[in-house]
Amino acid sequence: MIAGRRAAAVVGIAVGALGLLAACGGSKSSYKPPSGAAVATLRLDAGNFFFTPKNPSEPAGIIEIDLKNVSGIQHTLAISGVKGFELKVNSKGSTDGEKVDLKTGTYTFYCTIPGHRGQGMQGKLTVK
Ligand SMILES: [Cu+2]
Repeated sequence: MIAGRRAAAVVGIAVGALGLLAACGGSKSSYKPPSGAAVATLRLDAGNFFFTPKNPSEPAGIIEIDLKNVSGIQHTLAISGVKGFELKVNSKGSTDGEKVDLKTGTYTFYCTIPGHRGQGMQGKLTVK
């Protein structure tokens, strides 16, 4: 005779998956672009050692910034005050683009390759 078993004392229910702190490390960039549509596109050329246009103006909101390399060496574009934003164009003709949400104000953008900013790879973006 088999007595009815009691599934009593189911104590250790593994409810709390402790420490499930999904460590999102290892992502390539800390920058999270805005998800909305861009209100304008800013196209910039990166050369030795300049950006064209140097002093662009754009409306406030989400702006798509497209960078094109018109020289033979690597250039980047970062924006002061916009953490993690960086475009990178490695060789002549290569392009990179990303969206950024900017409020009214003036923003300095520059190339992060050592020495380039000092040689002129810096510009001012006016957002209004
Ligand atoms: Cu550069």
